[in-house]
Amino acid sequence: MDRQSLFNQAEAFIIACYQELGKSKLQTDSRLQEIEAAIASAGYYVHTMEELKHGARMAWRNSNRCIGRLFWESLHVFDEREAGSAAAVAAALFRHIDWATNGGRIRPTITVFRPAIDEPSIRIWNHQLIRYAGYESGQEIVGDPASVAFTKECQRLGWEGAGTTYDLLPLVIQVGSAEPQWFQLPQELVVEVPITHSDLPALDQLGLQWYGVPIVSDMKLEIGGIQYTAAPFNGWYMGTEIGARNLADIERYNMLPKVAEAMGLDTHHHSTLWKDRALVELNVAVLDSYKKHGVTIVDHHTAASQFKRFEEKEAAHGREVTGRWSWLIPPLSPATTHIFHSSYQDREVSPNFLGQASPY
Ligand code: HEM
Ligand code: NRG
Repeated sequence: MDRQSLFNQAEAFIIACYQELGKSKLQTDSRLQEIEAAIASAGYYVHTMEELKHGARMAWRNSNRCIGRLFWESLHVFDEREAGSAAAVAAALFRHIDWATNGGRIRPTITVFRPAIDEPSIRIWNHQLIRYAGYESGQEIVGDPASVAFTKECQRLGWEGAGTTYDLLPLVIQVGSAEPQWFQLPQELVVEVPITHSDLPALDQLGLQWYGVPIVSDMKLEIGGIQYTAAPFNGWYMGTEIGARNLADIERYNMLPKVAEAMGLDTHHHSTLWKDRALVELNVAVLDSYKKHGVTIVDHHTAASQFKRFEEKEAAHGREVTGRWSWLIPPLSPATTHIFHSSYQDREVSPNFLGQASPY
């Protein structure tokens, strides 16, 4: 990026950020002068801790596909810009998992590593810090089909999984253009939840489970023109992500036929709505199981009302809520939420989380 456009983006961010933080015109102007001088001499500028923290929170607030944005001000920010080796990054990620999991009382958290500037940039190859492996064996896939390509990369780097349906993948971290390094996740850091249903003992027999904390690690965080290529973040799950997608999609764990069988449903005709009935009970089981295990989770009706409060709060602050309707509606009973009956502008506002090219 050329220096002028970096300064323009920095300026827009600093003005918005400092205004929200209640800073004076004098403070804003003197910071802008400092940034202008830094960009003129070095070609980049360095965020203060305060800017990084509020910038990351603004990025969550601007995440068009996220229904969980009511809590944007509570995001906990770890500054790990000093971490320079793959081992230091892995150690910071272990601390993130431990802090965010918090024994099941999940804390929304982000860890920010150094941005892509002149030093070698940092990439986490995992889609999420915690995820299950997927193995292709002939026609069959064991584990999570969404992980097949990444699992192959892990194996190429020398990692070997046990080959079960729910193998934890290792962290894969790359610094600069060096070959990435992998690190096994300590099992004791990972909370997992067996999925059971209080009225359907046959469902318990399916041996379903999921992990407690979704920590997205493949997006970049952009604040004021600075690109943080490694900035993994987490909140907690909305139940449908697991019960209506991860365990249900035909392209994922594809469990609806088995759940329907456990419920004794007639699966020969679409018109019995066996898929819909199985979906509802699977989602009840997911929510109940997380609750029983003391792991934070939110149902889609509660999440939608929280999003409504977010919309009201933003309006009160004179900010427009941007959103992508097709992602904001829950995949189960969407028309029971107000979101289905609303429309949103899908404009990209900065700071934000952005997709980036896969490193493999
Ligand atoms: C997407 C819920 C916290 C940023 C989503 C999605 C859901 C969701 C349901 C759609 C996912 C999908 O369909 O695959 C929640 C809940 C949270 C939470 C319940 C609880 C606190 C956060 C936090 C951040 C965040 C802390 C960032 C700091 C995003 C982003 C996406 C997203 C960037 C889009 C991901 C993508 O494009 O793949 N969220 N979220 N969310 N959320 Fe949140
Ligand atoms: N659907 C994905 C996770 C995407 C992000 N969801 C969240 N994010 N809840 C899945 O694993 O099902 N968050 O930061 O809490």
